[in-house]
Amino acid sequence: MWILILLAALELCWAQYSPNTLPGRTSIVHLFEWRWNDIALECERYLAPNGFGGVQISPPNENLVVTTPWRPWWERYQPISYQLCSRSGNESEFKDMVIRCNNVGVYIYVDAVVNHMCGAAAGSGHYSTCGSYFDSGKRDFPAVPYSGWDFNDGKCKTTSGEIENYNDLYQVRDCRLVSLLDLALEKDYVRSKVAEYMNHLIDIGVAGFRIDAAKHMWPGDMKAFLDKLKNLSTEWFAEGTRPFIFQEVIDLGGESIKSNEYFGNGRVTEFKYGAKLGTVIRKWNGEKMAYLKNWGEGWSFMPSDKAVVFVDNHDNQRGHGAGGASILTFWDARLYKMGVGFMLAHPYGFTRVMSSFHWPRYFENGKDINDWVGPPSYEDGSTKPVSINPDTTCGNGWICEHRWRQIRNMVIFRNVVNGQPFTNWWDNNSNQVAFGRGNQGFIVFNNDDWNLTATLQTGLPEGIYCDIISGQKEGNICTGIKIHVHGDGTAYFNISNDAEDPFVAIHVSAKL
Ligand code: QV4
Ligand code: CA
Repeated sequence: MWILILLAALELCWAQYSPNTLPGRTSIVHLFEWRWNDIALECERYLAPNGFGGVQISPPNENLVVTTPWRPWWERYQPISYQLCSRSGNESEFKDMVIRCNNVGVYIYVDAVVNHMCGAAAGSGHYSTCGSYFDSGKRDFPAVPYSGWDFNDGKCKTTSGEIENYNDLYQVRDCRLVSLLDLALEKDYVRSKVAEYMNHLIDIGVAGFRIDAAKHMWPGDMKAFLDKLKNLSTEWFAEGTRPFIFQEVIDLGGESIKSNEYFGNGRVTEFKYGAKLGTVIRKWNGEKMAYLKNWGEGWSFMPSDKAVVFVDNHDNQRGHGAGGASILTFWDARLYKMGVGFMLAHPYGFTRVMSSFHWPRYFENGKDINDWVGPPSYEDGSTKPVSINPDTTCGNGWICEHRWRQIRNMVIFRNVVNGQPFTNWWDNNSNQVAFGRGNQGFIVFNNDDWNLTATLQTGLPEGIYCDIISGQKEGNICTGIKIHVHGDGTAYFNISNDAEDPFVAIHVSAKL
């Protein structure tokens, strides 16, 4: 019995569910469309010193070059080969990034696009990021190589060859997602090519993978290529460490494919999380923050130890994928900071912070007609570097939410309270709520239209604490609001509904 429990615990610690981040580093950040050179610099100058555990990067492999519209971000989801060259950089820049980030304990998680290649109508030629030849009509990708035998054209049963009905799981897995040529992952040859690509990345030193479009692959086919993966490089990771796997499955309920079919392979993205949290913080559909008391499995989310959670992602921040209008993004900065603050304070799931670029959002009939616009770039289509302003924010069109004081400080909060239980919940039966994490941290939100004044049990040791939302502890001074926790653990909070950020967070590392 005890042996079994021990084995189960070891499995959880070491298998594909563990993010492999350094102890005490509990979040990763998605540096969407960043160049490898900029990520290397960011690991060294910002992410490591601020306790970020890793970076999800955009797909590093060769992709179709799309010019109508002009270099959309989504061209990177149309693979041409598994060579490492893209708008983010070439293979030597990629290796340099992995080595430099690993050396400061910030690990790299690759977005692996392996369900499909480019769109059926992409054409033929060398319009690809390394210049490799392809012919989508002939299903010819000589740089892998893949040919007609390696696609699901014969297996898909719809007349269009496209996924037409998401309630038919055969279509969803064997037909084309928005015309993307669907790989025959039942074939050992295809599985081997995918595994070869991923093993090349493991050899370079990456720590894991986001598996794109996992819903569109059979869990058993995925298991077959995942079983071919090597353990992580012993240059940085303990002997026998498995790559972290998290699978992009959008399950909001109501479709035939469920997240839990994928638990055997690794973690899964919990899309209900951002959709529901956005609804609550926007106070839509009669939702209020008081209902967050049983947030997590209590909201019919997947088990916490299987979930990767986020407030928004690169798709749903611009109306792609799932979640709809409730999703909070940097466009609604005040609510967004509350949402990210709540996520990072709450123990549920493994957390991913989004870091975006600006685009000229423009709604026509409720749809953003500029949802395709790619990263900040020069006339020739090359991606602009991330510049850093004197006040530590980013320039050149990069938003860098992960550098916003409130978000960065909450990433640190999560590290400080790691492993502590969810405690001392309080609410006013409306949109004022508070909770603690054992005796390490406490957070209070006021999302009502009136002031919050309350004396609350924080669970923290007596002392003067510095609020890490309005400011932070710098040396022995606090640049923000000070909170006095009394000997009995209680503290008085006063949060105006007009405050720039109507929430307060304190933790033991920001005690004066
Ligand atoms: C269009 C039509 C097709 C038509 C075709 C003809 O939609 O019906 O047959 O033209 O040429 C782009 C275009 C899309 C175009 C397609 C093929 O937007 O209009 O088809 O290319 O040329 C991203 C974008 C997609 C983009 C795709 C490939 O979001 O718009 O398609 O990249 O460039 C579901 C899935 C989920 C998915 C989510 C968006 O279950 O897995 O939709 N999310 C992931 C990624 C996402 C990516 C893909 C999957 C595909 O997070 O970024 O799609 O790799 O919910
Ligand atoms: Ca498929």
